[in-house]
Amino acid sequence: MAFNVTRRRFLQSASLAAVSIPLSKVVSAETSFTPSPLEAKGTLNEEKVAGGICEMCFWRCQLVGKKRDGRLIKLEGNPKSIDNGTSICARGNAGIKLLYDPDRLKYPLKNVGERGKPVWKKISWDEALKECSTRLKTVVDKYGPQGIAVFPHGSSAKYPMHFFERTVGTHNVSEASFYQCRGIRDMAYVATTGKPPGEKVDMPNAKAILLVGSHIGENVHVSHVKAYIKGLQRGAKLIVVDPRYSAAAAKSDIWVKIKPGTDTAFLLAIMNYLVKNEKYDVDFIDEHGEGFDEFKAGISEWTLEKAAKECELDPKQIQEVADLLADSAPSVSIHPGRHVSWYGNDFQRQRSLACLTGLLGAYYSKGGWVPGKGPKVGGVSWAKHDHGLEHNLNYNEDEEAKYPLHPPGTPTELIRDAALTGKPYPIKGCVMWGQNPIQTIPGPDKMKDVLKQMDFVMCVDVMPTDATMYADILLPEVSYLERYDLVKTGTQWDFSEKQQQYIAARFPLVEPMFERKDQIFITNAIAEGMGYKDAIPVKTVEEMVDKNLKVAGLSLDQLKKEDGIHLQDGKDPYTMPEDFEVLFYNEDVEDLGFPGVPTYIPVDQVPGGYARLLYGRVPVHTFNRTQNNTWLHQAMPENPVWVNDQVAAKLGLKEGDQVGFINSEGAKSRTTTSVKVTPGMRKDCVYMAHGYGSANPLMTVGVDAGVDDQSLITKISVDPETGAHGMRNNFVKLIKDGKVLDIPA
Ligand SMILES: Nc1nc2c(c(=O)[nH]1)N[C@H]1C(S)=C(S)[C@@H](COP(=O)(O)OP(=O)(O)OC[C@H]3O[C@@H](n4cnc5c(=O)[nH]c(N)nc54)[C@H](O)[C@@H]3O)O[C@H]1N2
Ligand SMILES: Nc1nc2c(c(=O)[nH]1)N[C@H]1C(S)=C(S)[C@@H](COP(=O)(O)OP(=O)(O)OC[C@H]3O[C@@H](n4cnc5c(=O)[nH]c(N)nc54)[C@H](O)[C@@H]3O)O[C@H]1N2
Ligand code: SF4
Ligand SMILES: [Mo]
Repeated sequence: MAFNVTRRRFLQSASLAAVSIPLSKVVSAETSFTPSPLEAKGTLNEEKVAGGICEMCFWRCQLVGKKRDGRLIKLEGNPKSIDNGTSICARGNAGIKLLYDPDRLKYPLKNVGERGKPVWKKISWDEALKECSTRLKTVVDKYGPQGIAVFPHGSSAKYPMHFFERTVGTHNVSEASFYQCRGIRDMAYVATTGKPPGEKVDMPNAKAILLVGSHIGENVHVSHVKAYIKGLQRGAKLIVVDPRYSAAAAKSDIWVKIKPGTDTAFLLAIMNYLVKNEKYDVDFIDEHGEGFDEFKAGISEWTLEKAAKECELDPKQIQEVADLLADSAPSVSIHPGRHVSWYGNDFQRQRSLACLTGLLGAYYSKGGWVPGKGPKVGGVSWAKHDHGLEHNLNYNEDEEAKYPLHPPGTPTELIRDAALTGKPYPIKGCVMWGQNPIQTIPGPDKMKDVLKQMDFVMCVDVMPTDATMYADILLPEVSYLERYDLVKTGTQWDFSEKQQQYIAARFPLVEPMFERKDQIFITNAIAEGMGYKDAIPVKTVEEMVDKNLKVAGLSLDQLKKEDGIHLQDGKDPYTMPEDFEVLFYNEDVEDLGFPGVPTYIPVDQVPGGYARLLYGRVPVHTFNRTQNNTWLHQAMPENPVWVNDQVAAKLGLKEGDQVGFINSEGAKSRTTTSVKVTPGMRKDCVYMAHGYGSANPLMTVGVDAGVDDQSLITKISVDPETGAHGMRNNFVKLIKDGKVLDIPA
């Protein structure tokens, strides 16, 4: 595989950027559509409506809704779905509580107070849109398009993001999904196999499953959990590498209680052992491996003993894992991970996972990694323009990148530093759309300073959050249950029986309430006000979806007839493309100044008296976005901090004690949470669920509940290859009854 690291090539080869279809090639929409494709009226004025797509998280399970007198009373999985089927998770169920949340944004609001201490005044859409377009245009006129920064996330944020990026022409776009989540993973696999991996590992057919961090069960994506459980039911051995006794560790055959930040050393030792003992797939390497000799030499120092010392493990356990993997090969599901923004040394760990998969011959194998892409559909959006690299913060005059292996967009830290220093140019306009950068990005105080120095901040959200407090204009969007927008494609989760693909479109299940509007209405009005009327690609969201479906020979009308989901025959996932290669050594990566063979880079050690702060998911919440949801709040109102039982005993802490935190840089938590005393946690770290402790009093349920992990993540690490964040190099002490407790060594 040619691995050419120019920006443009990357975007193409990685197929990370949305597909853009020339407008001339797509047929225009004929009609506008109404929701409710399945009309099965019962006695109580009840009806069932199909075609919903969940967005309580980003897995996007397909839904049906039950309505009574026009009100949605229950959500279920769409029986036609070959993805989630009839199942949805607790958060999916609780979507109704988001829909009807009395705290939801209802009208356009103008902040007549300060940023951070807002005083809201209800204004008309006309006034709100005029103010957004005039003030954003003023920023562009004064500072150039690069003076605007965009923090987008979610299905409705693509269209406005493309407007600012492609039409207005700013590079300063930073998506949470890339720079705080999976961007590193995608780029590391691109550098190894030529494509981002997705999460389609054939767990139902695996003989062994290896999870490094990925805490499936607490991290809930319905079809993924089903695949995992089916694999375990059929006898797959489970290896879980996690410093904490996670839900996955509790199901494991081997729990590797690793020292945080040392996973790459662990993986290198496994690979070195497999190579030295000729327990790897020689045929696969001969046919599909590149740079194997350099790789072999590069990792040869990593004996089991050396890694065991570094990772604080028993060398016998590392060998046991390696042998189990080798004995199960090639039916080994090595999960590529998803949130991999851990320590700022993460590209190398992700490269290691990709190489280990190759060493075991577990690409395109039954039970191994398989391609999970669905059929091709359109990606109608604003037309692409080449805006050059002149104002791209990541590139110098010679078009050399600081973070050459970056995912699409600009590394968040470069945007924030430019905004705060005004160098190389000021950034004075900000658009937040479906992202809460204050609780999502490390260094929340830095983010607040970035927002405070702006000339204008607009925010489009569904709820009041910590981020909305910093907006000048706050616009209410219709939720995923009230709008069209998304075409989701994929394959079935279990390939055991047959191979099928699906195309699902999001239909609204209910009419929008209050004055909420969708992304096309809002973006187009702002575009028109800024003078870009002629560039507008579609007039309505229905038109956009219809055009995207046309590429697959479908239409909204047709999908409505098919209950929101079109099924078709799929491809054999086990046929490996002839030109498939695994780059064990990547010369291009080395030419860019990084290790070409996966390499372990140690992270900062825990200073005396502190514990490393780790975080993760709970099954009943999604980040901060569900904090105000009454059902989910009742299920888990705060995020208890996991403390090792021996450490707790020495500190005199009991289960349920309320504690606060202070980190090694002096940042204190605003709120407290309870202690969970457990042997299932290493002594040198503590753990809490991410996404609690919101500060916005307009969130009447979620405000001040639990502790915001991000408020304690102030030391910022950046992955040198990709520019994405690492978040687990922060160290905390506990505070009880006003007394700071030193963590014993
Ligand atoms: N319920 C629920 N499910 C979700 C989400 C949600 O918000 N709620 N969000 C979704 C999204 S967008 C994502 S990206 C995924 C994220 O879910 P994952 O990709 O699984 O996230 P991780 O950060 O890998 O997992 C956290 C785990 O890593 C462990 N860990 C911490 N440090 C280390 C270390 O140094 N080494 C190792 N081996 N493990 C370590 C923690 O103890 C914890 O068990 O979840 C998805 N699913
Ligand atoms: N400390 C720490 N930081 C993390 C993580 C972590 O585990 N720990 N996880 C990282 C990961 S994996 C991810 S993916 C990111 C997620 O980061 P974000 O995407 O920022 O997280 P959310 O809280 O899900 O959503 C942000 C906002 O979207 C709003 N929203 C919900 N639905 C809609 C909608 O339909 N339209 C609009 N306009 N807005 C909507 C919510 O109300 C919320 O304010 O966070 C990352 N940051
Ligand atoms: S996993 Fe749960 S929250 Fe995520 S899309 Fe599916 S049902 Fe919704
Ligand atoms: Mo994520």
